[in-house]
Amino acid sequence: MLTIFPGMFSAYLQEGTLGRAVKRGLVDINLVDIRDFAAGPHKSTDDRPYGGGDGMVMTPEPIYQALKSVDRADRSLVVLLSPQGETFDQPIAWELSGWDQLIFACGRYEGVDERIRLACIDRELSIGDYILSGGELCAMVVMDAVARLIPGVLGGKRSNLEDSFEDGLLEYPQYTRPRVFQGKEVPSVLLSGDHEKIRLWRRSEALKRTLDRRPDLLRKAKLTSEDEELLVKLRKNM
Ligand code: 4HQ
Repeated sequence: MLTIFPGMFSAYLQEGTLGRAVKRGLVDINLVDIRDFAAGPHKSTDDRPYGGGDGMVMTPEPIYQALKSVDRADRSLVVLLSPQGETFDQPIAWELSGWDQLIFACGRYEGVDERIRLACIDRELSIGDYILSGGELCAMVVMDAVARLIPGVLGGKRSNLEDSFEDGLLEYPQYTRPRVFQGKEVPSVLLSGDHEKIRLWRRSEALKRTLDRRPDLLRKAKLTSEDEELLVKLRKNM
């Protein structure tokens, strides 16, 4: 992580799934403070934009030197987070998980000098159409999604193939105890013990949710002939 705020990553990397993965040595995350590579008494990492206008631009030399300081693996990719990048999604997460080393450049201010983008960046990614205050949170989003795909990170209990989006569909509704909460009962099929019936119900609910909320996802989804039959029934009920 190339950043002027390495502290932003520390807390996240100590907790939960990613914290455990780091402790077990399944992922190795190296925080590089761009400011350590800034020159002058003020250690400045930004400057005024040529041509004028509001805001500041991340100055190229400190990022360039920070990147040069990284011990590069043979198969290593430099990723820049910016709203101008291609939109990050689960298939991109799988692609990134195939690299031995990902180097995330986190921009602040109005963004990085264009020559850094041209000379150093292999892939520019956006996490969505909104503006955050810096690339750090965006890099953490990508880092988390990719780390979950590394064998062993999820501990084998849950496979990521069961996750939402791995087959391109939204997830079915989940229930746990109590059986009645605020007057609402758990669907009786889930208490039936009939595993085939439960599997079909869940698949149908996943398809229904996707049809209702994200019909755009159905075009790219991996659907079986059983799914197609369930969809025909669901569309009749709409
Ligand atoms: N920023 N997806 C501005 C983002 C962003 C996004 C990162 C804010 C870069 C300079 N990055 N900095 N959305 O909003 O990736």
